[in-house]
Amino acid sequence: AAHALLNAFKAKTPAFGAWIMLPGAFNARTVAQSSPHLSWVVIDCEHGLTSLHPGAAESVQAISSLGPDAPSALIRIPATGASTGTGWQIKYALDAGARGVIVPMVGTADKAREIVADSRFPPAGRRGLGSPFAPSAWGLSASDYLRAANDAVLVIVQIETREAVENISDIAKVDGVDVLFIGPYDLSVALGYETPSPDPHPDVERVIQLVRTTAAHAGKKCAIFCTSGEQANKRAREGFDMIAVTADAAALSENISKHLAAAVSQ
Ligand code: 3PY
Repeated sequence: AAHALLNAFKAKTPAFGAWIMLPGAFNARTVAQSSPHLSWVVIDCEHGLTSLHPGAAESVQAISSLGPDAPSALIRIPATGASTGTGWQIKYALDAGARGVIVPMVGTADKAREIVADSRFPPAGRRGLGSPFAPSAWGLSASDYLRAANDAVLVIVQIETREAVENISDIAKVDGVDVLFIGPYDLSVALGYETPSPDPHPDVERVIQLVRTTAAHAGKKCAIFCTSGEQANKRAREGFDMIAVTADAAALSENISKHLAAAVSQ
């Protein structure tokens, strides 16, 4: 069960993606259709406006129905990896048919191990079986989905707290974690700096590069959030494997603003 993000990882080519903050399946589908260069999109249920249930499921189905070349639909769950009892959110996200789950603010290897367990069917983990919607979104029979999911579902943990930086080598070593995803905004605030404008403070940048090299050493992929194509291009050259290029709300507003500026120009 291949999907675009997994294919990019296997091919070792940078996987560019877009962030979905605005609600609605039509919005998600429109973002997913915007460029053949998109390997993934994430429906953000942490800071975005899509409900985990049933909103994110509807968006995942709308993206998946674009066919096998569609960008991989990921879901960022609302609860942070620091809180307990988040397993049901991972279950909803994966039952919706998400190709992977992004968990915010994961600070310890123990938390990362819990997230892996919640994301994998037995014997690798403790994910429950039952959703007909996950196989349907993947275009698989229930039994083929069960066989494929443990290898194809991506477990993505966000590195964006002081605790995560302190524990970075242990988190990177956790079996079953596929991607360490740096959140430069939260990380900057957590380390006592201003948010990136657009680049992070040099002290934060050093930590970012440390996370990237630690991930690479442990054989894990490393991802980062960017706010422009230029910044994303630079991150790809640095060796990041997965890069968020832009977000729907920002892109919409930037585009309207650009056209209005042209309309009123003398
Ligand atoms: C951050 O930069 O904090 C993120 O989580 C990306 O939205």
